[in-house]
Amino acid sequence: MYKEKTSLELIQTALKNWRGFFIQYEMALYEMESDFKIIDLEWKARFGYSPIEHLKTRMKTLQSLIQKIDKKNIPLTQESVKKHIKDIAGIRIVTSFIDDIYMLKKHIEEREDYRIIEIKDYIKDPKQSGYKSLHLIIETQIIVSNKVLWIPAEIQIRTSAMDFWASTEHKLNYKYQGKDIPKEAKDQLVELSKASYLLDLEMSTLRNQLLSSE
Ligand code: 0O2
Repeated sequence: MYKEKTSLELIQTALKNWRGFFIQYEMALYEMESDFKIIDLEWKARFGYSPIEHLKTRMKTLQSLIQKIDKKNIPLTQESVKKHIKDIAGIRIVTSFIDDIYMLKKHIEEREDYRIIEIKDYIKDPKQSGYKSLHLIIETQIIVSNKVLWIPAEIQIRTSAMDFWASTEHKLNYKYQGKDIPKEAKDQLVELSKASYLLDLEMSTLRNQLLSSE
């Protein structure tokens, strides 16, 4: 038996009554933001250097969530949305160097208040568009009324060069929304992604040379 596909309007109406559900994700975002700000302060104090250049949190927009529920064709229940959609809460951390990304990954893996569910390494295996970033699908703890809840979230970690490419590509695609961006432009974006990765690699080489000569 086939499940009737829920219409976008029905999804929208249902989600409007889910305030209590979304609040848990907002709480998780506050926790994560403060965790990473503490890491930044601690590493600066201990080592004089922090891998975190800057960070930004975001709640998935209702429109993007509705599209994802529709695309995945999942039941419209809080349980199923929590199980199948892991990026309602998201934090993006921007670093200066590629090594910093993996240093942060290792740190997150070692923490007891984070559980890593999935690792998507789009640096080793970039997306067809040229997109590079490390995505960690995690669960993080929040304590509400003496209860410990594990809330799913996505952590995106990337260098400034990767971040510049991704935000510019996003803007270009946004401009073309509804239409397909021309193939030549897509190819050019892939080439630009490779060029910016070279910049990342050369910066890393330079940093390693300087560190080894200290
Ligand atoms: P939003 O709501 O705008 O932030 P899955 O979660 O596994 O079912 P999904 O969502 O496609 O599948 O996961 P993916 O591709 O690992 O991560 C999606 C997010 O990565 C996007 O958020 C972007 O932030 C980023 N991303 C992925 N591919 C590209 C790309 O080609 N260009 C740019 N600029 N960013 C990309 P959303 O989905 O837009 O959600």
